[in-house]
Amino acid sequence: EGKEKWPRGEESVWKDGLRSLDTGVPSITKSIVNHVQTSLARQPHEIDDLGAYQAAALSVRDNLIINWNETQLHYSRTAGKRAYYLSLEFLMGRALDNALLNLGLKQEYTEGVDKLGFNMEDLLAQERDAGLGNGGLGRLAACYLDSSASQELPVWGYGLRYRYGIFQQLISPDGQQLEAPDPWLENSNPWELPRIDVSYEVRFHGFAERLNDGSGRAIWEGGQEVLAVAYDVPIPGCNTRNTNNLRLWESKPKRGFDLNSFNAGDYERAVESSNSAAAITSVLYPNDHTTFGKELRLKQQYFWTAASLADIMRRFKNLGRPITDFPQFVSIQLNDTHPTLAVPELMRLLVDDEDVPWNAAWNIVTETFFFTNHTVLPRSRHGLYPLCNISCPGEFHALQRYSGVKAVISVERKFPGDRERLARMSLIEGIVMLQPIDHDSKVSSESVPQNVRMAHLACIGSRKVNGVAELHSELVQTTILKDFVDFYGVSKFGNVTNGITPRRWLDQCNPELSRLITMTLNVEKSVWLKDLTKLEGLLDCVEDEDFREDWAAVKQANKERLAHHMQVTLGLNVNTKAMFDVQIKRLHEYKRQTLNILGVIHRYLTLKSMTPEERKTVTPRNVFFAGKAAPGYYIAKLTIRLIVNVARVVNSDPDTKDYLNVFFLPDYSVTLAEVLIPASDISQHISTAGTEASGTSNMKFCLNGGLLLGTVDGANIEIAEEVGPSNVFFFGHLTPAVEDLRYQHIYHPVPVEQKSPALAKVLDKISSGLFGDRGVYEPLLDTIRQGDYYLITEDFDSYIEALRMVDEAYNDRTEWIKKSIRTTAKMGKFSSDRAIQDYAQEYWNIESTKVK
Ligand code: NBG
Repeated sequence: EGKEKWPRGEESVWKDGLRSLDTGVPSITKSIVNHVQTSLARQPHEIDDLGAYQAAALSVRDNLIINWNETQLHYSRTAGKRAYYLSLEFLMGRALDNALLNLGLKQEYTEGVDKLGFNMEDLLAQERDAGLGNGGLGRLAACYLDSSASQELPVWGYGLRYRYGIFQQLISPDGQQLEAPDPWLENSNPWELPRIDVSYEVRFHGFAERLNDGSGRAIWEGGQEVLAVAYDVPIPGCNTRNTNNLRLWESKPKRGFDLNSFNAGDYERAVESSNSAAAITSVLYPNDHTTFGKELRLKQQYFWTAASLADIMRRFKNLGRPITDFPQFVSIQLNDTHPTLAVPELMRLLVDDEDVPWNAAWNIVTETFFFTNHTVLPRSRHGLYPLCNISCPGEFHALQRYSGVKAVISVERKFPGDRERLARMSLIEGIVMLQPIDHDSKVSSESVPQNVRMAHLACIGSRKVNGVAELHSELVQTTILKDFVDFYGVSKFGNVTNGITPRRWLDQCNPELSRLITMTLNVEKSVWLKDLTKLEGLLDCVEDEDFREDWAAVKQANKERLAHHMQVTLGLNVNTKAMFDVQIKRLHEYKRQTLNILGVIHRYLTLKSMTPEERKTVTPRNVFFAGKAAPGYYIAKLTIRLIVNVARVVNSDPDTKDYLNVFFLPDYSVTLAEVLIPASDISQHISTAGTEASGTSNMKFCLNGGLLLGTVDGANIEIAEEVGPSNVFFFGHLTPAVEDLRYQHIYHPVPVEQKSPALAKVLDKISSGLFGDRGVYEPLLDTIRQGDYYLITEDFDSYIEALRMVDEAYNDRTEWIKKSIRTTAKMGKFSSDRAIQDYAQEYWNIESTKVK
């Protein structure tokens, strides 16, 4: 590395003013007080918890920024290959505690704020969650950012800066979910840096005109231009200076507003276009798994991919390399089908702006992108978009040309005359394109609605395609992308089993367990946090009774912490001597919260049929639910209503309330998960086999010593492989049986009473009005009585048996604690550090590079 040139003035004066973590660090208290006085412009005597949180956050942020700057400089100087993670969701949660722990400054800051008269826990509680995601997919992206920084990998995230994150969930007294907006930026957000110097113009609509110079280039003009402005969120790594970047785009009008209309008194018209520009990043779509056919959503996708690619292209060009080197310096991961428009957009940039010939451009594209599929559910996987709604003709102009000509020709060549295959593989649903078309011919025929199959486009535009757990990746290859496996060969398809960051999901959410583990393994905390397989060392202590008691005491304390939280926030009394049984995730029929609540009702009816003496032999159980339903998902909302009303009846029944309690905690979030997960004895992951791509909360519970009750699905299978079959509770039909069973339910239905008398009784009790609202639940019950797509009838009896086995196992306290320790000990595989290294080595071909 050569000596840096100082652009202006005297070098020594500049250097004197620059701070680094090694030299001239102002004391923590000084830095906080300084922020109170200057950044916040407040007086020490009137500062409250919120102000103190803000000042502490700004002070921590100073450290992050210094590291961030050094990291970016380091990456530029080393000029190596970088990877970019494009995700429409990043479910980050809170940042302060995470930053303190990753920087190793928690202790110092806790003491510092204490000297200033504040309590760290209270300050942490002031922070609003960054809820820029719906569920597993968004949280996975957040875990991968943490791991990339911790593994010192040059990875940036690109997403959108939604003004409103995932809605706040309220539950009405009769159990209905209500949605309120989440204005998370209201108190200003100390964790982002607005980059007014980094912005791009993104065009919508308009027209594309082909140049007559034989180059195939087109000029795209007219329409609406919107400004994409960057906001950077520093992502600290654990025990390293490497601090990566999450760049979020905000949409802004290119020109303020139309002054002429304004002067003519037409205010509405004057602000119209500026409002429509700002609307693009105003809200996160609150649907998990589905959101298609919405024009604004498509606009979000194009806005985001266009701005991100422009930024990536600019950075690449700074290297001064020929454009054909692009894939040697850039890998781009497409997180599900949401960023698929990046494929035609990169084509457009290469062909129209960089003058690269078509075939060469396509080679660059297919060397650059990688695509992860996150679901095989039939109604969610494609991300269909009606062609008529496409907002960006330049894009689909390109897309049509490619799909129409190149893809069809090559499929035809390989499978001559196989029209059905062509139809199945087509990028545009509803038409078979046998005739190569050029850009002038219309793809659409007027009668058939035509949709773009985003998953197919992402697949053909990518170098590799992966699923998120072994079973899921297998299903991707044998079902939804089978034709593409036939076409490309299997080597294009792979698996990267999901992971979770042990920083947030153990060290941060369960500090007592973290301390016990560090003491027991007798290494620095960061050693096992960055090599999670080290947890296996705990196996040596399973037979040590003192250790087991310490282990159990931590679990008990976490149960009490949850009970305290519920007392304070909801006014509920929770029996901490009971077993804690938790199911927390998005409400969805395939995840079968319904099965769980039906099981609860079965337990309730069984308790009611016992004598008081018999009941005394029963293990008391608390069943916790939390999760949001998509606002338009009627059946999922009805499930919430049933849970809340079952809770109301069961918890107030004097016969049963000492043995069974049910809780629905409103407004599930990352922060709530951090309190719930460490308190769980058992957690439920009970999707119909073959429907849950991976699941990641299963890993979080197990990492915190909670046992798993689940179906043979997603990552449950790999968890069981690691911890051994005797430490998990499995039930239900297996994936290969599911299709036939569904077929039977449709064509040879058998009444519920015959399949499962126990379930029939439960359904009848609900119908009879035992939980109030007689008649209200019929549409939910009908999904089981008719069709039963998610096979509740088929799995109910084995589910009840599995619950009984859980009770039995729990009663052997010593054995249970051993199972708990063994489970945690074998979670090494599920660190997102392992997953991100898989991507880095097998997919992106990037290397770790440490900031000194
Ligand atoms: C979800 C799957 C989960 C998986 C996460 C992360 C979507 C589309 N899919 O099983 O349902 O754990 O992705 O991969 O949100």
